Amino acid sequence: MSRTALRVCPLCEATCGLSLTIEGSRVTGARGDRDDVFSRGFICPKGAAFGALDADPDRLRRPLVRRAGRLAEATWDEAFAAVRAGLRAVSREHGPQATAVVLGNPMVHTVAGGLYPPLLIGALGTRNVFTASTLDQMPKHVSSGLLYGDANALPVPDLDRTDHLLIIGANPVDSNGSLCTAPDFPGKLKAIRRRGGRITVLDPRRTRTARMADRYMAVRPGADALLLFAMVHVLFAEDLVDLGDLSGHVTGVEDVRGLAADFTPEAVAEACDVPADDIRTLARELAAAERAAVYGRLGSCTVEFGTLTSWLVDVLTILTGNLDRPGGLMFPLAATARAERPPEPGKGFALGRWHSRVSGHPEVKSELPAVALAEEIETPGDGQVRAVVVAGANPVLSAPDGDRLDRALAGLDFMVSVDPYLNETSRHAHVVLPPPPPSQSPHFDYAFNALAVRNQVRYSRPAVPLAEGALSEAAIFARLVLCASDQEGDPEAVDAMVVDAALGKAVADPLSPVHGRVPAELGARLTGETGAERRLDTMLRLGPYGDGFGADPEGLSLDRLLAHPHGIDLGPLRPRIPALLKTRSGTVELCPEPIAADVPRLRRALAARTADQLVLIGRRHLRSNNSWMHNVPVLVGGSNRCTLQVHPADAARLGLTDGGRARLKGDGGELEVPVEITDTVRAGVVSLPHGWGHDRPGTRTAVAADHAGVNVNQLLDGSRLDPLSGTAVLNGYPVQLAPVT
Ligand SMILES: Nc1nc2c(c(=O)[nH]1)N[C@H]1C(S)=C(S)[C@@H](COP(=O)(O)OP(=O)(O)OC[C@H]3O[C@@H](n4cnc5c(=O)[nH]c(N)nc54)[C@H](O)[C@@H]3O)O[C@H]1N2
Ligand SMILES: Nc1nc2c(c(=O)[nH]1)N[C@H]1C(S)=C(S)[C@@H](COP(=O)(O)OP(=O)(O)OC[C@H]3O[C@@H](n4cnc5c(=O)[nH]c(N)nc54)[C@H](O)[C@@H]3O)O[C@H]1N2
Ligand code: SF4
Ligand SMILES: [Mo]
Repeated sequence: MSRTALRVCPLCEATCGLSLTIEGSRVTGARGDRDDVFSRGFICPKGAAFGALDADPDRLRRPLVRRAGRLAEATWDEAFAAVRAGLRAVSREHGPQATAVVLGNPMVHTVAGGLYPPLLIGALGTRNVFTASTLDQMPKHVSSGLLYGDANALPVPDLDRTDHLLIIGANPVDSNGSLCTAPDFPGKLKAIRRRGGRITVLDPRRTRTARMADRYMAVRPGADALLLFAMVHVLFAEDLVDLGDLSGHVTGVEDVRGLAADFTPEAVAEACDVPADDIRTLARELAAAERAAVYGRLGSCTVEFGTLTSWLVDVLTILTGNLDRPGGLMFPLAATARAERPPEPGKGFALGRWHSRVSGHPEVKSELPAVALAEEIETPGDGQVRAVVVAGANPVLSAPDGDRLDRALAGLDFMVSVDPYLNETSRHAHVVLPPPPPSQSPHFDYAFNALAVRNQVRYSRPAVPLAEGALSEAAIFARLVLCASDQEGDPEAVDAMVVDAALGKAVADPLSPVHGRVPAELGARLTGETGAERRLDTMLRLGPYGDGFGADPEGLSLDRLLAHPHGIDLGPLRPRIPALLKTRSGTVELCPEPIAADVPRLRRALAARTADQLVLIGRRHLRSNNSWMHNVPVLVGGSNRCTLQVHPADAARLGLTDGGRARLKGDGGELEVPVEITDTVRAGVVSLPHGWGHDRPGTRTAVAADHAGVNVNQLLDGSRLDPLSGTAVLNGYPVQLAPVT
């Protein structure tokens, strides 16, 4: 007997609704849910492989504890006792800063990741927090923090209503979109063209996205800040600046004019390898479009000038009157966000409130750069990191200089990993705590609803009951929080404490619909079955669409959401400025001081440029996802391979042959790689995907080991970063290439 269950896909940012076929406790099929209010039946090959991924025989089903040097299965009680003892020993002897927290990409995809990391970090009392954000989108947070006063206010392209989309360093046809949650991104691109809109792509690689565009320009990696600055220059020079409805809410426009003055199209054309006239055309088209959105993603962030580039994306949008209006860039309003309040000046956004111990990197959003983790572990002295809590991260493959990190992790006094796999990173742990597979986990998009191109809300309870002996990821985290604070007690008390605090705050807030009510009375109305569900219910009810605990009987609550298994549509994105602004001035501060102070670095780079330097970029494949989906046979092989793409002209110049081998060298090391000659990468650029290199001993991922590939991040030494955001340079990295003889 089979049955079906609905479940939002946790595997990428598109958040498609899936309809799972389940036999017994096994997922035997996955289709797109045609009735899903947001994804309308879209699915990709990763979602279709949900069952295979879920049932991967290499998934850990019991905790592992290291005894006499070897990891062996243990009970949960034994595992948490070991965690408690390990963390306690380090903190007693060396203080709270001696424990670091490392959070990876899946933490923004799981319920537990959305709820517990701040509690864990708080319980540990550490400032040594490292996440995938500084290998990814941190420049965008810095830009938003400075422009809008809220680092989490990230505007997204209003894909369903735009007529002009300028894409910079994103390949949503393969990635399915990022910082822009949109199931069926390819379909939405087609729809733009079908309704007469235009798409322009700037990318050193002619990606599948580029092939869908009206205009494609093979910009030189790392040169976008120059190109976008020149576009800003043209807008001012040709009197094309028009803030539209935003004019009254923006300050600093004339300062930006000043900054852009010397970035003429002629001055930057050679560095970008884009003719000056084409840069003018890009600016004019953007200004002329009825409704235009500029969208920058990984290739605009993980570069030397990531924050400048991210800021320029919004500056161009603002100067052409396209921020916060339909068809432009807009701010989603998630169901669990804080309810909107009348506009008022905020506290602004501060960078560098503290610094990393060894290299003095400034803190950003209470994080330190991922590239600094290894040195914080290796360098002796007060505050040296001796214990690490890793959750959903595989930095040995995803962060620069994996070999160094590999050695550093091996020398820790204590390490615990919350991870379903024994892989390149978790193999160093003293305790591995495996969360259950996705079918046994609930799903709610705390992160991605705030980045979605349409306001909507969906919740899935576990499709399959927890297997015997398994612990939900929420329960794992709640127990970790207790261990970290060295407290005994009921893990559910962790959630109850959060709910009580939220209710207490709400009843004291004159602007809240529950102002003046009694917290215990509100708490008694919560209906969730678990602590995590009661927290969700609390947020939904107090949120912008909430029922205010009865104040608005039509409003949202967990019960109401459960009654709508295909989700609830909350409508198209709506303008949110000025209420959203949290800058001190209460305006969009277009020319923040830290940004202006970074512009001379860009000028110096332009002057010092060496055009013939070969540079490395990454790439993503539709059937892959960072480092952890190479263990599913249907997802590896075919075109999903770890090859070095080289342009025919470079191959000829260097004497490389298709299918031959080459030696690729960077600051951090060298690799021998298989060569794939293709004119889809531009000359002077080579492309190697990340997340490979599954050939280390002590892992338990048999399929991945058979498709090992090489770790591109071994070419990086971690010294190159965007200084404002601490984000690693992963694209536009200088390398040398030679044939293997
Ligand atoms: N050269 C280069 N390097 C890159 C990039 C690049 O483009 N080029 N991209 C960067 C980017 S954007 C990112 S986000 C990072 C990603 O890098 P990481 O954040 O390290 O993410 P993954 O490599 O996906 O590793 C995820 C880990 O989470 C585990 N996991 C899977 N599901 C779950 C779950 O439900 N719960 C828990 N607790 N764990 C789970 C997996 O087994 C795996 O160990 O890589 C970065 N590194
Ligand atoms: N299939 C699949 N989907 C994924 C992932 C995955 O690994 N596989 N990872 C997920 C994650 S963690 C993320 S963050 C997102 C990323 O989502 P995207 O940003 O859409 O993904 P990328 O393929 O890294 O796209 C970056 C593009 O920037 C280009 N580029 C590189 N350097 C430059 C440059 O200097 N200038 C310009 N203009 N372009 C440049 C690259 O050629 C590439 O096409 O994808 C998510 N979705
Ligand atoms: S596009 Fe992303 S969310 Fe949708 S099915 Fe594929 S992996 Fe899942
Ligand atoms: Mo990412």
